[in-house]
Amino acid sequence: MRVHPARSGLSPGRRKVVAASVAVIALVMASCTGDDSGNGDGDGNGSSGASGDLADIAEARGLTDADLIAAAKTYVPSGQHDEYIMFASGGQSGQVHVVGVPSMRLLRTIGVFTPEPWQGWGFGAADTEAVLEEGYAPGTEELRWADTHHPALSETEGDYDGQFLFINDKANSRVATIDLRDFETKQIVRNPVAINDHGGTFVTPNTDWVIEGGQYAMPLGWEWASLDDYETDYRGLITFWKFDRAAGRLDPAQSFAMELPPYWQDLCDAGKLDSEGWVFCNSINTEMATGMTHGGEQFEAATGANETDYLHAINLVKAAEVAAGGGTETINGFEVIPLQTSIDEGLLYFVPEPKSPHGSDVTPDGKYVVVSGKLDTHANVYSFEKLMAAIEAGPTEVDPFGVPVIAMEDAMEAQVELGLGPLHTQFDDKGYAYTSLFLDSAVARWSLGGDSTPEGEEPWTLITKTPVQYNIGHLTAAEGDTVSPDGKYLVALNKWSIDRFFPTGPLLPQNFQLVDIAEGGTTMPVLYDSPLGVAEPHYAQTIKADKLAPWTVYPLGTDPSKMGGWDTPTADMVGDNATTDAAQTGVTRDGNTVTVDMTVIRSHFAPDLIEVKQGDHVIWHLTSLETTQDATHGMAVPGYNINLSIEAGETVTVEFDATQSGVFNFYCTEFCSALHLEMMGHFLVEPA
Ligand code: K7E
Ligand code: CUA
Repeated sequence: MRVHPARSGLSPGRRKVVAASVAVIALVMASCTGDDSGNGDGDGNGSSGASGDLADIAEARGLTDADLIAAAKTYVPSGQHDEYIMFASGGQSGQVHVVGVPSMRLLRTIGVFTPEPWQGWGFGAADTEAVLEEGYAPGTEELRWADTHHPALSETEGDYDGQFLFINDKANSRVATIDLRDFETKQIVRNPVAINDHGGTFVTPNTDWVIEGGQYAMPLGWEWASLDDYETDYRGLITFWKFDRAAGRLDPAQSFAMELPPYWQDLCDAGKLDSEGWVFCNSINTEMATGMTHGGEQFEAATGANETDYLHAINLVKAAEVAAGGGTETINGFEVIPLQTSIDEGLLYFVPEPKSPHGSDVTPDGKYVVVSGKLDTHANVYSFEKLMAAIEAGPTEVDPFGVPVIAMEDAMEAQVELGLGPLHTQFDDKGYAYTSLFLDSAVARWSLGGDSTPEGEEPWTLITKTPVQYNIGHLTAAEGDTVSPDGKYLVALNKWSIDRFFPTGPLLPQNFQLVDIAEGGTTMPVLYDSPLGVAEPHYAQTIKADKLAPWTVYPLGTDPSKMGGWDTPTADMVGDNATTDAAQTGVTRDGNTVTVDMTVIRSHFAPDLIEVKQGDHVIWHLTSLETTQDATHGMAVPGYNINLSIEAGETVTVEFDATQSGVFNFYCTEFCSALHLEMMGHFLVEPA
């Protein structure tokens, strides 16, 4: 593990460097703001006015030349927005984090699989409860956490389109759909065949399919089988969820899975351009180890025994045809292509890949697949063209399950020696690839070959490495897994932070490190450390901010669960029980059911008194009449575990039984106006 060199005090020599960089910053600031008046004297002597102050500050704080430049590159002045938005997995928090780049400011944490009180996600609001309940699994009374790994932005022609975001739950094999108009989760689907997943989510270039790759082998359909029957009864799986963009939802009825050998399928990526229509997943444990208590070695040793595992190449276009043509078996109501069918129809091919790989990443031109073995030191580059030619020529070998195996040398284009523990790869606009090195704690920059070699570089060559702290997992470059990466910024998502921050007890924050990749060659400095005190952010994707078009208020009366696809007319999104007219407000009783039609606007609830009898069933509709950006109200009912967020224009319903008698002062939880504290009402439950 590399330790950052200790910073030395400011020497007279370095003082000159600081003065020079002050001039650099003055220039940077003038060019950023377009303000060229009175921004220091610009002569580089740093001896007068604001420039002198900056030099003094730098000296007093012990900031180096590089520090000042890094600060100027990452500082986003008050009131200005970030150029990029990063969507990061929230790990076992079950959420998604939205972070501005380059400032690295956390903008929002989206409640996905896990309740989130600020957004009223999972505390009574009917639309949020319905989404969370969709994802409940058998044997789990309430499944309200997840192990999120890989967020995937929706794409059009291989480029992020800014409409939707998907993310998987490794722990319970689920996939969520988030709408980027309101940054809210619209859907959670649970895989009824697999019990866990990992290699998802990834989308095909037009988001026709959302890929949910597998992980640990299991009997399909949540069945029981003895580990003695591992090779016959345990299976791997990959699932393709059909995305219905017009509906804005995954469609389980049009989705299907493929049975795979009981290897541990890991990360996948969709082919693009030349390789569009194919999907590539790496695997580990082709040894089919079942653990030391089962007469073997520990998994960590047993799964590394083979020199190679199998890259899975899947012909998705053909598989979808086979599935649509009835070539499936139904398991728990879900269509699954049997392994033998995949073999017979030519849907699945294996290529050996060095030792227990982790990443599988398709280059921007779609011509190559980069696979890195964590126990191997290379980025292994497979050529799609060679792979197709080898398939055409007819593989001569099969794996123990009869899956055709292409010889590694027939598909391999290059092996680039990078260092220890290579995992994941991203790309930039110049023809460089960036691979995380877990054991080296570094980001490696290397050159692509083919038509993509960067100017002045040799193809398939390691160019430089930048140390990061510590033990990097994934990395995300700006649009770095699309057909047109932007370069500029890369964020290292580090697993350990050790001494980088104030120790918050034995449990330490994660560390996002911003890396400057704007210049090519050997220049690749770390600009900023950004701690994140919320679970392990496995993967993130970074999109140009101007590709996003979020709503700033909801069209009046919108029920977020009725938003559908992006072409849905706003009239169709109005909640069935939205109270958009003050004249409709009131409390009505029908037998034991009490319905409340309430409007919410600064600074009152109307009506503000609700009287019911203990045991009544309460259906409470709240509609915000606000049309002003950020005029959010909350609504908390103590004693009833109810907490809502009612954003401008939104309608929310909460339904419950008034089991507890008493006087409950419900109130607004957002400081919405000068008279916010007065924004309250009484919920009186008369004892039965
Ligand atoms: Cu942590 Cu992609 Cu789940 Cu690698 S994953 S590090
Ligand atoms: Cu509404 Cu405070």
